[in-house]
Amino acid sequence: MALWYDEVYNGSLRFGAKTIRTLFVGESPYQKVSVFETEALGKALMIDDLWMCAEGDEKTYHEMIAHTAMTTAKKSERVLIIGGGDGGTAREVLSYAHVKHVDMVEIDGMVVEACQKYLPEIGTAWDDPRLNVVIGDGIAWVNRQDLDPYDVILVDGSDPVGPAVGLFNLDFYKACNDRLSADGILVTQAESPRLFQDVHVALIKTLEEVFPVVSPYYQTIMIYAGGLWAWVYATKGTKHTEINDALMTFAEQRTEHYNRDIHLGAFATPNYIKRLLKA
Ligand code: SPD
Repeated sequence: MALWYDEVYNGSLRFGAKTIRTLFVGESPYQKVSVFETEALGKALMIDDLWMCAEGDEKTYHEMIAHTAMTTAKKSERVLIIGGGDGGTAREVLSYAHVKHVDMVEIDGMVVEACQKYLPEIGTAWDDPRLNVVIGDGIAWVNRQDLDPYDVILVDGSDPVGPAVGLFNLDFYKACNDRLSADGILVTQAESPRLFQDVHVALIKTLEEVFPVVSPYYQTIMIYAGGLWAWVYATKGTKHTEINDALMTFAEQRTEHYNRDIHLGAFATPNYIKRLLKA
């Protein structure tokens, strides 16, 4: 009999996949970690029964979180990834030869171990010598005063339950701002603009208290609740339209989903969000 696994929204909507087999289920000190092989989308990761990524559409998610910053940053030699335990975001960042160092700070070692073992097709850069994987608290990391500045910070956390709650608050983003270089860019995943509208709008408004340029952007991720997903691009001045042509050309040669038109179009904000942002 087929086993379906669902992310259940508010007891009233289900976002599910039919699975062929269960590859891993574990309880870490932080959360439940599960890896399944699904019939339609290949292998997939759930944390606390919420979908994190699936082979069938992870490239869209990871390309969208990484390349909007990487193609517009004046400099992107030092990159910090908070979360990102499946390795997909690090893979995209490290595709650029000019990147010198990436710190990836993931709170849950079980996520990294399970993904290295069962989802090696997603995290293809684990052995890159430029990647420093730290199993630790990203909030504590950005509050360190002894770090060289980062040119790009990517917050690839999970949904705001459990250990990821602190990745949605003002103090965290103030600390990120302090860790960024003068032209630094921060991108964070920003939930569903429909189903987690309060969280999404509150996150934008929180970032507006810290950064002069704050621009939400959107793209469809099949496995995520509501389909349409959001990220926020926040900078000390750089605008998302300031695309470096050489970097975009480089990115477009290897990306599956992301390109210049998608980059520019993704920043169109739905009216229902525009109205809430003005309120
Ligand atoms: N429910 C989806 C939340 C997405 C957060 N990040 C996913 C991790 C993929 N690297």
